[in-house]
Amino acid sequence: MRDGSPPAGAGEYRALSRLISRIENHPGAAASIIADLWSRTGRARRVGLTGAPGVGKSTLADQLITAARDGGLTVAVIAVDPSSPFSGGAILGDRVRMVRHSGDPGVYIRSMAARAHLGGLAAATRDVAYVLEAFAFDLILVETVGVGQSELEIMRLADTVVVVTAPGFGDAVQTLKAGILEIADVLVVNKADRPGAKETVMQLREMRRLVPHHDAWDVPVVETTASTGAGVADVWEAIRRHGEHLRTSGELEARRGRRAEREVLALVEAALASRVRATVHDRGEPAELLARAKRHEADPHSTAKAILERLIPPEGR
Ligand SMILES: Nc1nc2c(ncn2[C@@H]2O[C@H](COP(=O)(O)OP(=O)(O)OP(=O)(O)O)[C@@H](O)[C@H]2O)c(=O)[nH]1
Ligand SMILES: [Mg+2]
Repeated sequence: MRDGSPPAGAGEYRALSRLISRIENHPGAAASIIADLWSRTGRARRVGLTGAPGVGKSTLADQLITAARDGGLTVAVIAVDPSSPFSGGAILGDRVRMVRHSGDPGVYIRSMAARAHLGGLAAATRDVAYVLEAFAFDLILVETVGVGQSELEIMRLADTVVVVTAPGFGDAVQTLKAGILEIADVLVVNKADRPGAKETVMQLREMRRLVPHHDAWDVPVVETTASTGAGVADVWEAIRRHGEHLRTSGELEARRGRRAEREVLALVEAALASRVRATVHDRGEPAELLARAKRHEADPHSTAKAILERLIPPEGR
């Protein structure tokens, strides 16, 4: 299955889509789904694509799909739109941009919108990525608009993060502010056919010197015109080289370890938070303490400390 042959027939794709829908729509469904297919995960290459709306992420994704298919790899794309509560314009755009691959059985494209998930979009994306790994895709591309915290979370699911920018889409400093530059493994200046591309490349090279990569990797800055395909081979090569760097430096294992740790802690924290909420709103001492705080009879800090001590005895912490 790792030789570029389609990972699934149409029937298996239907099963795959059903599993993903269950994860999106039923909180709690993911736990058993992921446990069941866990032994088949862990072999895919995960690449994230992020950047401001309209910089050309989907157009580039479309070109990368072609590059991957030419290299004999199967590809799954998750297009995540954290901004839209409904399947809105951006996701439609993503679909349209990659439509030429829709007849290829070695390519699977799935959109996820904010409304999809009750337990958080980042959590859903994380679980969907595992499902796609289990269905033996060689490459998983995750596209998301790079603006907020949840997008950073989503990008941390990737082994290699490609940050896409374009001339006229805000300067490099804005990119830095969003905290995105720190997680970039490959920087792409798309729309190189537009004026200002060279300046953007120079700005990014300068930023890259000021914000060194955390893991002794010289972040390449690549110019592309995704709409024609110019420069895409260089992006593909940069992704390949970064993959090699990850493997030889031990950073791949380190990244995956950190990812596993974050996932476990996030799940524990979420479960704990919902238990705490259920308990303090129920009855007994924690509920009484909360009621006192609501009546302005106790301050929030002492109340929180007291509730915590009732819920988790000090020696258990
Ligand atoms: N001139 C020029 N236009 C491009 C290039 N790449 C993409 N575009 C156009 O830019 C527009 C946005 O492209 P998308 O690929 O949808 O951008 P995106 O970043 O995925 O957008 P969102 O998913 O909405 O955030 C489309 O009209 C593309 O045809 C390029 O290299 N040059
Ligand atoms: Mg897009």
